[in-house]
Amino acid sequence: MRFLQGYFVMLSRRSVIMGALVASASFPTVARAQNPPAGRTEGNAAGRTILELQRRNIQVNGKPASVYGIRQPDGTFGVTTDVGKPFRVRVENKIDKPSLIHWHGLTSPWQQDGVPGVSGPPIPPGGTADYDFPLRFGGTFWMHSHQGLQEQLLMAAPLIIRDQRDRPDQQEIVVMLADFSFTPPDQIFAELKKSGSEAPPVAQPVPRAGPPPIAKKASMAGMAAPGAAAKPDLNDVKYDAFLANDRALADPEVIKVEPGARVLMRIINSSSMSAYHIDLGPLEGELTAVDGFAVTPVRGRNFPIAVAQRLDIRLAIPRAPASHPVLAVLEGDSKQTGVILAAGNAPVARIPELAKMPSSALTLDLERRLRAVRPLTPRKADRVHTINLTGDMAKYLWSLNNVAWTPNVPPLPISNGERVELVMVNQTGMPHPMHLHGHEFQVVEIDGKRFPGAVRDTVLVPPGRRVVIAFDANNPGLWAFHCHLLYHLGAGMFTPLKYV
Ligand SMILES: [Cu+2]
Repeated sequence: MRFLQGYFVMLSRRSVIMGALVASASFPTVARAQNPPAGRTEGNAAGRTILELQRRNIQVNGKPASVYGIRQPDGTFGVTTDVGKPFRVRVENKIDKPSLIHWHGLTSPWQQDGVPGVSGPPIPPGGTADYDFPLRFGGTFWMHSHQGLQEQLLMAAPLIIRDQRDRPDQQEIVVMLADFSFTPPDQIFAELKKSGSEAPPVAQPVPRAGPPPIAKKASMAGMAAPGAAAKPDLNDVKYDAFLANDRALADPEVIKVEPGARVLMRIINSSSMSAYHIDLGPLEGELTAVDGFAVTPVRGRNFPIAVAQRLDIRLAIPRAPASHPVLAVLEGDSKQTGVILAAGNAPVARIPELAKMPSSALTLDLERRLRAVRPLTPRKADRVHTINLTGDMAKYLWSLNNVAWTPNVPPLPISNGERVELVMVNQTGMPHPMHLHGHEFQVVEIDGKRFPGAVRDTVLVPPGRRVVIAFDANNPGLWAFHCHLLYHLGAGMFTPLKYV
């Protein structure tokens, strides 16, 4: 834990500097009153949605678990709002630790982005922070703590922005996926660093010792693609449960739907470390958006979702009464979670927590096929940064261009008005879901092939792959760019981008 503590000591030193910047900026977001008395906060909460950061108890496999949550005073998780309205929120920190919430996928002013030590200081226990910025676009987003390892304890919630795509004749169902362990997150991290990984430092066709096995068919499929690396190293953390809306499949959420109804599934992968294949069973779905942004619809029964990504999937519920499981199968494994859609008076069958077959590792097969409904204007890049995804598996050190981030690492420079491309080359044996803050980007190249791919905020870069994203630098400030696997982020797989 020494390394982790050192990391946060440096973070908090940086907070002091960044805090001074925040104070002088036009959006002074974090109330600087330390531990204000109950009932008294800086400014006026009128017209703001209150979000409380709370401790709460859930049951996992029949055992009580103390986790975090982000809820409104009436118990609503997260926020549902409309495009065009301002995002006016007050966050009240009611836990006994500092915290700060990131609005994942939104393009707020940088001081309101919620990354401790980059956007501003964390909110102390008992403190509050106010947010107010316009919502430029709608879609399925989410919010989560960017402080320490709080995300592993479910400090996350949906952030849904309705827009013209939402139809009154359609039932919306939000599914938050999470990985859960009874082991405290700092202990998980310490054990990862102690034991390292069994995998080789670079992607090689070396059989991996121990579970989970990867389906032979899947790795063959992976091998068939040009330049493909062999079996990736997956699922380093052995979780106790996988949750959909806080519940495992032993006691899943059963959601009533009308026979013949149209349903929009908003699936949010809020897991710290786990990617899934969404399995619709016999139902065919229509994927209409990724990370909130519309794509040319793709029909299918199985869709991959990496950590931090979202899928909007439309379903037409058959007229005959039946129950329809919507499952998420862990990649490279057979563990699964999910919810049950119950249409009419049909019995709800118990779904086993293991799928019949282990699934494959996630690939970029779908990513390659995705096409943004509103792509970026074609334009030559003014600036290109090549970012090698690097790591030392044995020591569980993760880095960008072989540098594990500290506040002394200079940010990557970009300038207002530029078209920027980030070339990500994964030199490790693990897949990394890479997330850019404050800007939506477009996937424009995979392994040397240009194409006008999806607009989104998180893209998977599997082992040995090269993925290029493009974005318009139109939101000046200091922004985080990082791997969204929580313990990779904690180890330093992170860099800021700074407008210069
Ligand atoms: Cu990573």
